[in-house]
Amino acid sequence: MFARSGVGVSRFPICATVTLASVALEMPVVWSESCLLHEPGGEVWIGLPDPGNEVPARAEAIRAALGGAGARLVPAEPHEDDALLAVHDAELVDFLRDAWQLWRAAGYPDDPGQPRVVPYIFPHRGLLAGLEPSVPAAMSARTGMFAFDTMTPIGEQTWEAARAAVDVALTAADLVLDGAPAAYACTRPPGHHVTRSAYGGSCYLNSTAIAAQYLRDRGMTRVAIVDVDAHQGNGAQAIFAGRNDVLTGSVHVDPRAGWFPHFVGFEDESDSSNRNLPLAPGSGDDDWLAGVGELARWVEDVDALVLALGVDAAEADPTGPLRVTAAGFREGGRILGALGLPTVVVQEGGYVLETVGDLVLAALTGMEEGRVEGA
Ligand code: SP5
Ligand code: ZN
Repeated sequence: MFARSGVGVSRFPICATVTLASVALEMPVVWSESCLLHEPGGEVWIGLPDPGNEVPARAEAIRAALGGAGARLVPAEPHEDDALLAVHDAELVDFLRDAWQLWRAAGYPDDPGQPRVVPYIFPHRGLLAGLEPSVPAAMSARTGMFAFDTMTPIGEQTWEAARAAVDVALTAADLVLDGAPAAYACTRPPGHHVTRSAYGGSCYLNSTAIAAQYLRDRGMTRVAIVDVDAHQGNGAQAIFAGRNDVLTGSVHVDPRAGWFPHFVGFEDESDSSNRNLPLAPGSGDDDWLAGVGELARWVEDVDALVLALGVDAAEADPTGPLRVTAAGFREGGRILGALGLPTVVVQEGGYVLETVGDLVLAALTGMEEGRVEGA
C-alpha cells in the first residue's frame, strides 16, 4: 500500500535512477480543513498590537506545495480526548475548550472591545511570595493561569483548529502504526511550546507530544522527539522530563542570545532524556546540520521518531536569526530519514508564505532519499 508504485519496476529501469525529486512524495499527508479556522487576528507584543505571522495561509501554502509534488492527502480522523489528557492537565484542556465562550459571556468583546482571549496579569512567583494563588473571578486574570505570553490569542474557533491539529497528528501516527514508514501531519496552529499546564508561543495543544505519547501507548517502547524548529521545543522537554521512554532533543537558536522561549532551552538542561543544542544567531546549514546529526545519532536506537518540523530556521524567516537553506532542510531530512525509524512528522513553525511549502517539501523529500540511502 505504501510502496512507491512504478519506481524500480523493470519497464522503466532508467527512470528510477534519474532523480527522486521528480517522483511523487511517498509519505501520506494528513490534513484537516478545520486547522484553517484559527484566526489569531494579530498578537500583543510588548504591549503593542503586532500582525503576527501564524496565519491560516501557512497551511494552505504547505498543502499546495506537497499536493504539487503528488502527495496523497489523507483526511484526519477524530480521536478521543484521552490522548490529550495523557500529556496535558485536564484544567488546561478545559480552559482552552471553554475560554472563548467564557470570555464572550464576560462581555469583553463589547467592553472594552477585545474579541480574543488575552491575559494581562500572571501568577508570577514573586507576586505570590509562597502563597497559593486563588482562582481569579475575572476571566482576563484567570487566563494568566494558563497562558505564559500575550502572543497567543484565543478566538472563536481556536479550540476547533487546535483540536483538529491533534487529530491530524494522531491520524499520521495511526498510519505509521499501521506500517507506513512515515507520515506527515499538516498541523496548524503549532504546538511544541505547550507544557502540561500552560500554553503560549502561538501554540495551544502540543500535537507533537500527544503523538509521541500515543505511539508509546500503542506499543512503541521508546520514542524520540527531534525538534528542528528555530525555537526550542520546551513543551516536550517539560512534559517528558526525566522519562527515558520518550527522549526529547531540540536544535534551535540560543535563547541566551535573546530568543524565544527566553527562559528555557539551554544546553545545560540536557540530561539522559533531553538534549538541547542551541545555535548562535546567524548559524547556517553547517552548524544546524551538525546539530541535526548529533540528535540523530543520539536517538538512533529508539523504536519510533516524532519529528517536530518547523522550518523557521530558514534564512528569510522573520521569527528567528538562523540561516538554513532549502538544501539544508533537504540534507537534514536525509540525515533523519537514514535512521530508518517509523516516523511521524508534525508541522510546527515556518512563516514565510512564499517559501514555507517548498521548505517542508525539501525536508520530506530528503527524508525519503535518506530512507532509501540508509536502507
Ligand atoms: C511555533 C513557533 O514557531 N512559535 C514561535 C514563537 C515565537 N514568537 C516570538 C515572537 C516575538 C515577537 N515578535 C516581534 C514582532 C515584531 N514585529
Ligand atoms: Zn518556531
